[in-house]
Amino acid sequence: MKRRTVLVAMAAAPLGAMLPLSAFAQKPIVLGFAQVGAESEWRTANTESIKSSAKEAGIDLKFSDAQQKQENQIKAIRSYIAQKVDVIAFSPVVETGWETVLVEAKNAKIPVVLTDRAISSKDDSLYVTFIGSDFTEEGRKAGRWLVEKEKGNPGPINIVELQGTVGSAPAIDRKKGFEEIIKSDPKFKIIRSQTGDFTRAKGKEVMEAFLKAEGKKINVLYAHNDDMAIGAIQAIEEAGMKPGKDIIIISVDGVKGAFEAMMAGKLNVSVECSPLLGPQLMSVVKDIKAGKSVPKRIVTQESIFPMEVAAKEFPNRKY
Ligand code: GYE
Repeated sequence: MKRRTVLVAMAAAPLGAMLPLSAFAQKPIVLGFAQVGAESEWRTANTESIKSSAKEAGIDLKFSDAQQKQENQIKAIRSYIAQKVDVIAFSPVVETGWETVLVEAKNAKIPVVLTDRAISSKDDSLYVTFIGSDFTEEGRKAGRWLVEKEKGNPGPINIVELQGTVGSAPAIDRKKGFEEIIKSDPKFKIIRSQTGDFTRAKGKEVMEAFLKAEGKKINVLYAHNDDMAIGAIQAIEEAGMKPGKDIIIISVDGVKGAFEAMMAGKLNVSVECSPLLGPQLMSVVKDIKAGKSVPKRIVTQESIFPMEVAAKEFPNRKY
């Protein structure tokens, strides 16, 4: 009889009375992030945003840099699967070739979030959501700016294009959006188009080749990111021409380096692409772990900055 009473009392006691305190300190969520690389000012700001917001959100971040190589990203994702992280996020360097590793993550029941760049796959069950910009719209913004700028100019207007990394979502879509707009007027002609891999060094090198081949025929440079435009500016100056005047320059990202170039009159316009995706990513990761549903697509809000507003906007820029 006595024994029975004791048992009842124990069952009625709050759970906490029987468990060590440490069982209540919640384990932090572990997030494995496979970054593209460190190819541009944009990427540096993106990495910094992810690291600082993980810290702020109390998320345990495992971070790797793939040096712009898909095979390195795949290796990193596999190692996150092996470590049984809670969530995997990555910015796919190119659009294709992800099915195998993403099926492995799915089989391991590890949710995957795409940030910044998309993949092209028919199976959208391979990832929970994609957080990032609308690159096609960025290309259209660049095109609309040029159409407006050259209104009344009968042309021809010869354009050279510095593409981003071959096969990457931003390179494919920024090209597509831009062409969609300029094709409405045959005076616009893309006379050369080549990849500069999103880096300053390559941007400069390819622009040198463009200048050698086409010289003064070039009226406009459309660069898929600011870093390549900044590299190209150097090449144009070294060729004795004035960037921003002899050659109109349009680029994408809106990083500080681009604002400096605009304030110096050497870059005409930069279409904004925000790298500050960290806070959104962390909140999505928490929602996924809490079993909440998240939208399949989260689009970043962005603007466009012509050189005329650069000095006024510069102090507000965060990257
Ligand atoms: O525009 C470029 C970077 O994927 C949006 O990658 C990103 C692009 C960005 O290297 O500067």
